[in-house]
Amino acid sequence: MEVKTSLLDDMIGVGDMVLLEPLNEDSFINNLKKRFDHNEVYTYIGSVVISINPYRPLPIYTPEKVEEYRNRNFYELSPHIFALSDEAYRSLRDQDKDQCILITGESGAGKTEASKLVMSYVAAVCGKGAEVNQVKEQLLQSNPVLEAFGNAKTVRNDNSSRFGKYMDIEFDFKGDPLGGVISNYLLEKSRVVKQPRGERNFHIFYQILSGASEDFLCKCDTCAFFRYSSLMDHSTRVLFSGKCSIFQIIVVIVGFMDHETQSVFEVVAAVLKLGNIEFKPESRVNGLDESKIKDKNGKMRLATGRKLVSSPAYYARDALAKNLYSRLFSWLVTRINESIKGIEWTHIEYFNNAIICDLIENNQTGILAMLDEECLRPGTVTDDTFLEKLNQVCATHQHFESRMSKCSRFLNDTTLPHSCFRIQHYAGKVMYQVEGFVDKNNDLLYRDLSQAMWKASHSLIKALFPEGNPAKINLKRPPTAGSQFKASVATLMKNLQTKNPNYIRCIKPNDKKAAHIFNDALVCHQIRYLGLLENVRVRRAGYAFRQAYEPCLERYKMLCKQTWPHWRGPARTGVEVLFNELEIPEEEFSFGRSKIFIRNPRTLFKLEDLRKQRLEDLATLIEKIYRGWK
Ligand code: AOV
Repeated sequence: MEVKTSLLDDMIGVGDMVLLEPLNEDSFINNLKKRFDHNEVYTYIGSVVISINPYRPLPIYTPEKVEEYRNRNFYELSPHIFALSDEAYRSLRDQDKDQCILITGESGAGKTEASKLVMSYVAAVCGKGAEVNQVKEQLLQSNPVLEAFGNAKTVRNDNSSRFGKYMDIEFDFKGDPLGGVISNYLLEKSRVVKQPRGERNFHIFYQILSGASEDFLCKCDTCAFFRYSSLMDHSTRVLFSGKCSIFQIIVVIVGFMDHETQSVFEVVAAVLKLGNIEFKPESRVNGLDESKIKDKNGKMRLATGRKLVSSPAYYARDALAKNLYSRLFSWLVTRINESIKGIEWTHIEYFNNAIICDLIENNQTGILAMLDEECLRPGTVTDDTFLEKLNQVCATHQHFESRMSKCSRFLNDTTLPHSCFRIQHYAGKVMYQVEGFVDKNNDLLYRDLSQAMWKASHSLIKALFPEGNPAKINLKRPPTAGSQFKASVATLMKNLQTKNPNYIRCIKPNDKKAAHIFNDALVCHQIRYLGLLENVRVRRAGYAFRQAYEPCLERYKMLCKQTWPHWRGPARTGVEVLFNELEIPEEEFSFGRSKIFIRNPRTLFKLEDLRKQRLEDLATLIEKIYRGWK
């Protein structure tokens, strides 16, 4: 059978890659590009949505669009993130199936925006009423608060999320949202004290400096220059000048009292001021008595476990600033959760064992376990000793690359510096520079500092350091950054396994954060590591097309007299009758429990061609009737 493509497909490309002929990398990219050039930023691979960042506002998220996609079958309209949102929401509401939406892609590809679009769609189509509206508003408005404290400008994304975020929304049987819980995964707290060249600290620092009242600024004794946020510039104002300020959002939506909001900003101001501390004997920070944490040589007194050691004051100052800020962030998430929760939350178990996860997570030989072991080992532990250890244990692992070990396959690979190791991830190779690994993993806040914080006169600061209470002294070592991360990812994976997955694959069209530019090479790299071509091939090789009986019958019922215009009876029988009349060979399809599976895309093309023909015939008929009337 010859496969025909319509004129429209020639112009704007096919909406579902499953229907793309021929299928290869070039045709795949070309199809995406055609669509991108025609403002079609969404394309399907079956039920997977590919989303290309347009880097400009498109008029495709209006309330009219929401109405257009509402209660429609997935393949009925042109590809859109709303179609996926609608499908997920309806299976949740009507079939009582928990859903998760997995959004992947590199930094700046549009994941955060996609998650906001899904949420706003669901908010628009789910129940109404004062109570529901309040829940919806709180869920939506938690985003700007989290973004203010957890996002920053990076070279790859002006509004990059520097923490992992997972939001769980619970709906009742009617499909009305009852509330939600946000889990946050390790904030990149090193950014508080140091930002890579061309990048900035978390938005909130600039927002406070540019947007807080004169009164507040005077009270906090803020000055023009802060070491921790020295890149203050005017573009920060853009982020801050929304409809209402972050201050109002926190008070109105998250439900903080005025004095609590004030406290939050005071802590942020305290972090900024910490960065300016030069350790002159008389300096004090917000109720923190510096003499308590400093020895006579100007070095911090540090208690690690049972030992009392000294370390440069600046190191301890930065550790304190990072801890203060990240604890404030976690506290905010907890408070937001309190405000959006109406119900008790339960988590369910699961696990994941891919080879690459093993290299990183294995309890004995995994990279994180070895890092932990190094951090706990007495004696001189450095980043180099950690790398040596890695080289001994991982040298033969097929995904691990390093030049240090004698048996290394990479001894002559000059692209791999001696101080680095490389991991072949699913998404491609990533080089890790070991400098700072031990420090960051240790994540130690010395006990004296916790105690000084607990003694502070500022009640929020005191509450953020409960372990500083001498009555609750705990000699147990706090969990390392690596083990905290491992544990939180494990919990997330357990949770996701219990839900029906929906996938959005985000693609970044260029590195300039610019509209209208489609860089073929960059897109090609992403479709390779996202495995998109394989995705299409798998669908074609097995059953190219799978669809629930009802939408399938709905789409093709016009091709059969017995099913058109109405089929009375089970949808599955209707599809059987339809396929029978169209004489589709039996080996070409299979009837599943709730879905029809079609093996060869050509069968699908045939159905689509027949449908198109039938629609054209109908259009001609209507025109004739119309002319006859005239
Ligand atoms: P990310 O979530 O994938 O990066 P974002 O969702 O923050 O990326 O997108 C980056 C920027 O691209 C946004 O700030 C918008 O300016 C623009 N953008 C993304 N999606 C759209 C869209 N659908 N329409 C218009 N503009 C868009 V990171 O959080 O760095 O991994 O950590």
